[in-house]
Amino acid sequence: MTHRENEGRNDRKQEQRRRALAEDPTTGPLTTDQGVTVDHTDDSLAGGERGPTLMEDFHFREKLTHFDHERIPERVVHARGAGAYGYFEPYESCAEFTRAAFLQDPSVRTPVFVRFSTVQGPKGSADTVRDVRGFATKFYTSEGNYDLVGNNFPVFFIQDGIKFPDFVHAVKPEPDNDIPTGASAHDTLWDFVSLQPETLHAIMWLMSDRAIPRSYRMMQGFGVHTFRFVNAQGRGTFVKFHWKPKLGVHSLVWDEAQECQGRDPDFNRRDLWDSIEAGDYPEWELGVQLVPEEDEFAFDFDLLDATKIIPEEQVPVRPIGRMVLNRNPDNFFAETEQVAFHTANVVPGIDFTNDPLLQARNFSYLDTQLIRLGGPNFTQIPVNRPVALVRTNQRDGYHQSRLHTGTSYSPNSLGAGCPALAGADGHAYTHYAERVDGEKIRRRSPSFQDHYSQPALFWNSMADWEQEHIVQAFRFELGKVGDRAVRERTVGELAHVNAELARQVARGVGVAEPRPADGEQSAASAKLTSPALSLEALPGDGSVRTLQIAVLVADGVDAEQLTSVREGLSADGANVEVIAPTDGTVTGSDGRQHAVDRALPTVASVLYDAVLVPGTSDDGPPVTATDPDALRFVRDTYRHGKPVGALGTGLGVLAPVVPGGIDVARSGSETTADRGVVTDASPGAARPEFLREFTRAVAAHRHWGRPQVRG
Ligand code: HDE
Repeated sequence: MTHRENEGRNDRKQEQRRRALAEDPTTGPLTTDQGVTVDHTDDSLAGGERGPTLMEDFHFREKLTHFDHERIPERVVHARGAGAYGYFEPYESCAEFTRAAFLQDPSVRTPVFVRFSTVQGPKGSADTVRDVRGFATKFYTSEGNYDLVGNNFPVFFIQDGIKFPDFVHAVKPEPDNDIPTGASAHDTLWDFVSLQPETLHAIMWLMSDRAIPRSYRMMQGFGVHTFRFVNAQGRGTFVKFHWKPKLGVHSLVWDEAQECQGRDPDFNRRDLWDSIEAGDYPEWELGVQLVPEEDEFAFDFDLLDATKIIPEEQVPVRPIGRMVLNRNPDNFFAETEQVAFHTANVVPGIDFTNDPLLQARNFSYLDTQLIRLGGPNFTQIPVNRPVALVRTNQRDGYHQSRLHTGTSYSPNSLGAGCPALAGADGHAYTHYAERVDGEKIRRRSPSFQDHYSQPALFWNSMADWEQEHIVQAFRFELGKVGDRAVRERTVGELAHVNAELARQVARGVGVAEPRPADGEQSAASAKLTSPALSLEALPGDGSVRTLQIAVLVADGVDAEQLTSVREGLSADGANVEVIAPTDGTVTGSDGRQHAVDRALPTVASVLYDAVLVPGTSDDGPPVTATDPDALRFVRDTYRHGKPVGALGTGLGVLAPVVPGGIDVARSGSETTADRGVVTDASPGAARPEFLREFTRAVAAHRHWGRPQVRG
């Protein structure tokens, strides 16, 4: 969203507020909580000009008391988040597998609320930390609320929920000084990892670029556990849920992610909000991997083990519907903060499996809402309220707002037997009739013991540049670990995943390279691959819609070039921002004033997806070529693998930053595109070839394998 659009949005918001006020029957003077009108709220009632505040000032006491109680406990994990409303619609009936009402009819739209989050950091931490992202969806279905409380990784760090407090204590800041905020690069996490090899698969994802998403709109979501669909005949089918973003899966690079934390700590939240405000509604496809009950043991891992994926090449993801987010909340606290997800919120046709992580979650989420939202009536808060009718015998409790009448027990005759129990018409929730028998034991199933094959599968499936980023991430994280034994033990564990990975990490963090005798990857796991895991397999729809393009200009800019790139790129749906050394306007080569969206000192390249530098109309270099901020902007964009475009004399800006070895057109006769550097030296309006090549480069997001930046 550009500066101007932003201003437009503010006007729209003000208009909305005006309308809301006009329609609000409570419009009128300020009152107390009791509705008593107040005419003065700036001074407390005092005994004389400079006298003490009087206890009888009930307005003062009420105002302060309410303020003192404004905070509720933040979520123990996933404290920082952003939410939005939207809808889900299935592509076709899924009746063959599930009787869930919201998955039957393509003409039925089910309202949803989605909350995205980081996990480790507190509510006020930065967005772009290296972390898992939560992706929790509440479907307000006609049969009650269904919550799909997932993450953007398909696997979790532990297999049994009883380890969750241990894991979270390890990843949270160190207990003595509460450092670091929002980061996993510290001793206690890696101590835990090095001693608990079941963490390794999720750790590989955490060290990959998946842990620093470019946007919530550009991340996958996963239900993680194997759930169970149940159809009207009572037949069960194992199911894994996948959300795939229409825009593809795209990530930041680490250097960028870190700079974003300072430049815009709300980078991901703002992106979600702005795109919805601008009408660019984010969209995901819901897909399922279905496994018939009889194939439960057909895999070389256990379907109940949440540290394992089912490779998509083995069981394809079948698209079953789409979700669109099209409305921002009105009040962050009331909606995004108070929304209460619970894995046990299921509807008929969706059931659990015996995954021990899932079973623990089914206990934990209700428990946490009781303390967080202050009692058992949080389901009456608007964002949590089902659209389905609620008739229970639950009564009273803190924050009860329903006026129950009649009896509150079952069976009853005095209340005409209401609420009646559902008959056998197939509408009631019935638990899947799974046979259960066994001795009480406290022991992990032997089928959960292989902790190395799937981390190896993940590593093997990465492109070269993804592997490079994983090594760098391990070097950064372990490099922050003070305890040498922890570094060594972790590298020793990595040797079971991949010897080369372990060697490179060992070299980076200054510990001995593991010897084959210390344990190595098995020959079988060395061969495993799943191409679907690489980001290269998830490019999206190839459009530049909503991508942020910075056009760097100064006085004297070639007006035709500026106008043609702005119009050409905007027509494709990109958000183009004109950036100049100072805000206001620049004087173009046509002598006219051209609007500037932002001043260079207020922005940075990390906030954009690409940069384009038009030239001036004379032969000299554009003014930007002598501006150190502009040069830095272009250099950082290049260094982070993002598209760089230059037109006419704008090419002068590339010389000091783009190393030799990249093809940059020097004559006016051609458009050149090489690893995302797109140039055309001709003056005047940008040619269609240039716009086509530049748009293609922007749609690809990143361009790896560029020569290193000089200087
Ligand atoms: Fe959560 N998790 N979790 N988790 N989780 C919470 O619930 C918990 C797990 C996830 O936007 C808490 O309301 C246990 C896996 C998301 O409001 C808490 C275990 C996955 C959110 C909790 C897990 C998740 C939470 C904290 C291991 C991905 C944010 C506040 C047994 C499939 C939801 C709250 C939102 C939040 C417990 C593991 C996803 C304490 C005990 C696996 C997206 O109840």
